[in-house]
Amino acid sequence: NSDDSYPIRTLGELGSRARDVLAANDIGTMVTAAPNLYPHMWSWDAAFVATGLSTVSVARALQELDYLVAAQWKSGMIPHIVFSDVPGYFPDVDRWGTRGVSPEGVQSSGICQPPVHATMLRRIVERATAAGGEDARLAEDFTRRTLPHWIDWHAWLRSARGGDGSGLLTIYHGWESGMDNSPRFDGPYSRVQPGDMEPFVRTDTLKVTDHSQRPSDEEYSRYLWLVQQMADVGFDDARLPGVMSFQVKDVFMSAIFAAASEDLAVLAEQFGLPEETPQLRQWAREFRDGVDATVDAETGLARDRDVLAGEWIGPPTIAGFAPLVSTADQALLDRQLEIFEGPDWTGDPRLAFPLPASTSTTYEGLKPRQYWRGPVWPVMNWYLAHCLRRRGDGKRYGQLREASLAQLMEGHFGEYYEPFTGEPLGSMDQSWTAAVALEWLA
Ligand code: 9YW
Repeated sequence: NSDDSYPIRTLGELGSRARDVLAANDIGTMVTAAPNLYPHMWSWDAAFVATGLSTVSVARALQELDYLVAAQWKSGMIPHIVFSDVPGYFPDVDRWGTRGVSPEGVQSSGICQPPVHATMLRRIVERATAAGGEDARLAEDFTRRTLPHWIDWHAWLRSARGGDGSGLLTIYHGWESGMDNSPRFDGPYSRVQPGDMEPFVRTDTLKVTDHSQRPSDEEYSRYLWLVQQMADVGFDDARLPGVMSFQVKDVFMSAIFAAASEDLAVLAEQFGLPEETPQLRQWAREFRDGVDATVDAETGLARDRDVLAGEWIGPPTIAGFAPLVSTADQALLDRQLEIFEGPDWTGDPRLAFPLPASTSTTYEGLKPRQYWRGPVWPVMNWYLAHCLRRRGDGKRYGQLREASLAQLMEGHFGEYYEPFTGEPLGSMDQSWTAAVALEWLA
């Protein structure tokens, strides 16, 4: 009786239900991002899913990362989607036009996503090392074997997307940020004028039947236009700056890159590539400084930059907390934490749970049910908490853990949640939501 299944009553049951979700979404080669809406592997989802899986099986966790690494392009880019053979998602590999550019036998998209992989690999390695035995051996072998690939990935990001000395990575599509329709991108998208385009039929709105929880058709036509602009130049990194009508310095992705470069340096030191660590640490510093330099003195939030318009981007979104991920400046950290816990964010008394929404809950453009325009994303809660714990802030980690577990007990493992009511939205049984539930419980 499904009515008996919700809400979940004990943390033990939450854990076993989360494991069931990952098992059900596992199609053998990959754990798909969600059972119905997203039947493929997404790059940053795979990293979070892997760390969740490692609480169950280190071997299965590493297999997930292995599958992603096998899709790495010759350039070093790790694509944002690795397609399974399950039909029904749009844009599919044909629409992407990546055949012949992606590696032989791999079906992938032609853009990237935030580089959380090294950070999650480090977490898995720590877990496996603590367990010892076979797990430790597997994690060590895997890391030694794949380190050059993760380093190539970071080298590609630095050279193809961040070689201008700004300490910030450029994205050519909002999808690359992982926060597709965040109001961060409204300005840049307003200047994207779709030209002649093959017609298309969306499939996401067939699955999330309340369309108001998804991006609009107008947003989608711009998303597809950018795909076409890239495909027209064969996804050639050198030509993208000359043709793309969307170019944003993504502050949150840059902070993730800084933190992950430091984590990669630790892994390189430990697993046989110490000569790589000075370069990796140099990138970590460069991007940490780049992120710090974007902070608006008035609001205290970090900002993206619209490259083509030459403007800072204003809306108060969760990306404004990029320094929580990467900064080494204690005063900046303190100020960010004060804002994070203040009335515009987790201290808003109207919230169902004290968790950060994807935009400030006092922002005039807040859309509490629409995707990256307001809902709370469980994966973000855990990632930010993980960054704080890494800094030694066990207290705040504990507070976010308590609020997150309380949120997840409703039991649907939603993709995102309405901030004031706690209603699960988007896709249910979302893999990375289940994965972070397992991390909170570990
Ligand atoms: C889409 C899979 C992906 C995430 C993104 C999220 C969403 C895909 O789902 O994008 O088609 O809208 O925005 O961050 O990786 O979970």
